Amino acid sequence: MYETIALVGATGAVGRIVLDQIVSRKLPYKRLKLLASERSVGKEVRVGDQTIKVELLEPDAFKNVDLVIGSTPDEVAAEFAPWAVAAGAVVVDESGFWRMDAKVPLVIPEVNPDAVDHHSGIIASPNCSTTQMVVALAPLHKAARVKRVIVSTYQATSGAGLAGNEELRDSIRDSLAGKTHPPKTFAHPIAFNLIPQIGSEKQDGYTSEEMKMVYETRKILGDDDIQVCPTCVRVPVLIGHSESILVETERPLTVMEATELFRGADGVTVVDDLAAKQYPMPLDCDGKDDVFVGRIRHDISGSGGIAFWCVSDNLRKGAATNAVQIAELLMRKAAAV
Ligand code: 11C
Repeated sequence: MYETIALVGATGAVGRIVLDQIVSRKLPYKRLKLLASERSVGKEVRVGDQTIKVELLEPDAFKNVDLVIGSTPDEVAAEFAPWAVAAGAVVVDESGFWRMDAKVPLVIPEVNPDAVDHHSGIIASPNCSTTQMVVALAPLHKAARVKRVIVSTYQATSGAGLAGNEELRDSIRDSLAGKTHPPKTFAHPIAFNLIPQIGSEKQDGYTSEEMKMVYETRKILGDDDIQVCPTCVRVPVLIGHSESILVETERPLTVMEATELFRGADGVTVVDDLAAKQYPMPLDCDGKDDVFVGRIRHDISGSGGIAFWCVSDNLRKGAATNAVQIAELLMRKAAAV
């Protein structure tokens, strides 16, 4: 049973939402510990009607902890996850560090829930841009087998954490005042601009963020033949990643069939009425847990594929919500034994 939960990284942009979700989804835990680096130790954090003091993230902190949700940078996850596993806990990790480890399932509960049964102590939650795309692709893959995906992303500044949003606000304010705002979190000014690089240069001219979309998609859908060509772009939006997706399937789908598959999928909401100017937009998806799909149409360039637009709150389904759903799934399975 998972009675004592620990959250590592409670004070970050995603950690705060994990806490909200733990409360609003009524996760059936008995004790909750908040762990963080020296800098945050002693801070008091409100969780529902409780106030919890942040404790130091160290190997001994995981004694008697059953389940850990980690919302930290890669290097922190690389260090703390083995401590937690050695203490007997199961870790649900949101960082990128463990995702492609063969012993670590990469899980989206609506897509591959049974993967959680085969873990060695660590379960990874995918990258935000991958998660929303795969939630949308999964029903098409099940019905008609996805062969190839061309995706361009429009990713919010909150993907880079609280500092990303602060930089967007400050740089817009300074720009409007006619002042320059030297970028810190991003490589270039983000106000009134688009930056076609997220992450570092990785391979063949693609970035680390783009290669996550390639490899994570294959791992989650369990199909190494899926070809993905991503372009990831940072845009001056606070919350909500958007994606323009063209998908080719082995058995060609009609627009009507694809729309019905989206409508029937868990976690997907279709908003698609171009004549009425109805389609998903980041401002409408902020604070919501679903993946929103619209602009569903056939590829007029002749691939036989389906083109669509996909938006989701990157801090929720892209991170906090997915991790809390994995924790819920583990708890449900443990209670059923
Ligand atoms: C971004 N997708 O928008 C990134 C943030 O692997 O979990 C999340 C990075 C990750 O900048």
